[in-house]
This record gives sequence, C-alpha cells and structure tokens, in this order.
Amino acid sequence: MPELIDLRSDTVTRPSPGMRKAIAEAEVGDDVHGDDPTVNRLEERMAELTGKEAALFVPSGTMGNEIAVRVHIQPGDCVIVDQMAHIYRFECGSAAILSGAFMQPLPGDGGILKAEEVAEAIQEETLHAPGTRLVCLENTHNWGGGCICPLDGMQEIRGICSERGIAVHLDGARLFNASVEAGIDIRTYSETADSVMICLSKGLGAPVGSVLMGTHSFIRRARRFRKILGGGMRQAGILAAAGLYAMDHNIARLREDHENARRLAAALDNLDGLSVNLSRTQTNIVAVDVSPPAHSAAEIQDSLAERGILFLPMGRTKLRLVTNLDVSREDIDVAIAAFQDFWAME
Ligand code: TLP
Repeated sequence: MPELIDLRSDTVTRPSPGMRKAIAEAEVGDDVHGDDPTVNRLEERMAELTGKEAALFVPSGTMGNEIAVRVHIQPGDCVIVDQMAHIYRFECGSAAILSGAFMQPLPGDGGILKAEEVAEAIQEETLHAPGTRLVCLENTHNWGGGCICPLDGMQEIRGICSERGIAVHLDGARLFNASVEAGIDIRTYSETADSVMICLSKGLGAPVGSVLMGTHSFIRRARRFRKILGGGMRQAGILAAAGLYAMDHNIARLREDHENARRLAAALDNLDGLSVNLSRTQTNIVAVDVSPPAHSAAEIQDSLAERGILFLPMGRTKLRLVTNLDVSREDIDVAIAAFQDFWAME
C-alpha cells in the first residue's frame, strides 16, 4: 500500500512536533471556573483579532455555530441560511433540535447569499408567521468549493439586518483562508456579523477547537449553553495551546494550500468527464463535478483510494478534495499522477 495522501478534509491533520511541545508545556487550570490561563489567553486573542468584546473556546465548530443559533433566537423563530450552509445541511438538524429554529433556506449563488434575496425573505412575526431573527453566513463556503464571500455582499446583508433588528452569525470555520487569500483582515469580515465562529482545527492544523465571539452578554449566555451541552472542558489549556501555536505558525502558509488546490483543480479539470469551476477554486477546497458516462463519483473514490489518494464524495455527482497542512506540493503531483494513471487505464 503506498503512503496515503489524505485530502478528505483539512480536519485530518496531525499536530506537528512544535505544536505537541506547546501542548506539553501549556499552563492549565479548570476552565469551567475560568481558571485556565491558556484558554483565557486564546479567548482574549480571538476577541481582539475579531474586534468583538468576548470569546468562548468550544470543542467544535458545530457546537460554536449551534450555541450561536441558540443564543440569538427563541424556538419557532425563523433563521435565514443558504441552502447548502453547513449549519443547515451538515449539523444533523441541530438548529431544529436544540433551538427550535425554523430554518428558511435560500438558493443563494453557489453558497453565497444574495442581499436582495435576504431582504425579500425577511418576514415580520404575525399571528400566523414566524418572524426572522437571524441570518447565517458562511465564509469560506464549504459546499461552494471553498469560495470566498465578497465583503460588499456581506456588508449589504449586515446593513439590511441591522435596519430590521435581525442578528447575523458568521460561520467562519475557514475565515482565515478567506482572509489570507482576499487580503481582508479578520476584523473587517467580523464587522459584518454580531457573532463569529472560527475553527482552529481546520486549515490551521490544531487537533481540536473552535472559538465563538460576540458581545459580553452574548458570550455569557453562550457559556451557559456550552455547559448545558456538556461542552464545559476542564484543563482545556492543552488544546488552547495548540490553537495559539497554530495562530503563530500556520496562518500565512494557508496560501500554499490554496496554490496546491489550484494546481490540483487545473489538472483534474483537464480529465474527460471531470470538471472544476476554476474561478471558484479560491482557497483549499477542490469541488469536482463528475459527469457520466465516464465514472461514478463512488467508483473514482474507491479506485483512487486503492492508489493511496483519499477524498470524499459530495453527493452522487461531485467529489471534494481538500488541501491541508499535511499535504505537500509533491503529494499533489503524486495525486494528479494517480488520477491520470486511472484515466489512462480506460
Ligand atoms: N466541516 C467538515 C464536515 O462536517 C463536512 C469538513 O470536513 O469540512 N462550518 C463549516 C463551514 C465546516 O466546514 C465545518 C466542518 C463546521 C462548521 C463544523 O466544524 P466541526 O467539524 O469542528 O464541528
């Protein structure tokens, strides 16, 4: 079996020796009592970076998003999302289960919500209809192939929502990727939302952890919901230390992942029966359309796995390959050669 090249997600990375050293040396305390100095440092740094008043370290992006929904709305309130949003599609329906959210998915444009669509969809609460309380944005957009939401569109949505007293939450699982690629700082993106969730365990390579930011009162309530969900961690400084190390070492290098993704995308787009929207391949996700009659997505996935190249299907007719910290430029060339080899066997 050749050595595996794992493109299933950017969540698959393993902590580097430097990160493991930071973990080993972390100062810790009981974070449920607010006593963990490393967690406190991470939360302060993330609040500062996003320009928000406060932050909360959570075990996962899903928990960060779902706590945000729970704090922003009351059961039965309407939440506007794009129809392929992670919060809507890939969090097991938690917004309905945990918050009683009435989700209103909009078509968007490949994952990006359009301001006019949002303005049209907002509804006032009446005797019969639920009222819109929250709009959720996602940047970069996972299902949209890692595409970056244009800042002006986000600002426009924020403006519409502010006028109508509606909160905005930003799922920034990969906001660092957007920031590095677009040259727009995290604070500017964060100004377009009341709350922001950012993952440290995706492109940044930390093993665990995401951070939720908002006002002091928002984070106070979020802390309570984290406890309700069983997400109150104790000596979590060992995890926060990995996050701090990741922020010190792994942000600027995200560009390498983006270049690798573009290289891979261009090569796969050249193969018969595969196509990639190259203009949308802006960060570290390559979303590949598989058109019949060549091969099914599942067949390609299985055959490439036999050659040591791992990735996941995205529905029945798409593949998703995610470049990451543990995949080098040479690995990308090996992956490209494996695809070409499989195609040549036709
Ligand atoms: N996404 C995972 C899978 O769940 C699909 C991945 O491999 O990409 N927001 C966005 C935009 C995400 O892509 C993810 C994870 C999350 C939130 C949730 O983060 P975790 O996995 O930490 O709960």
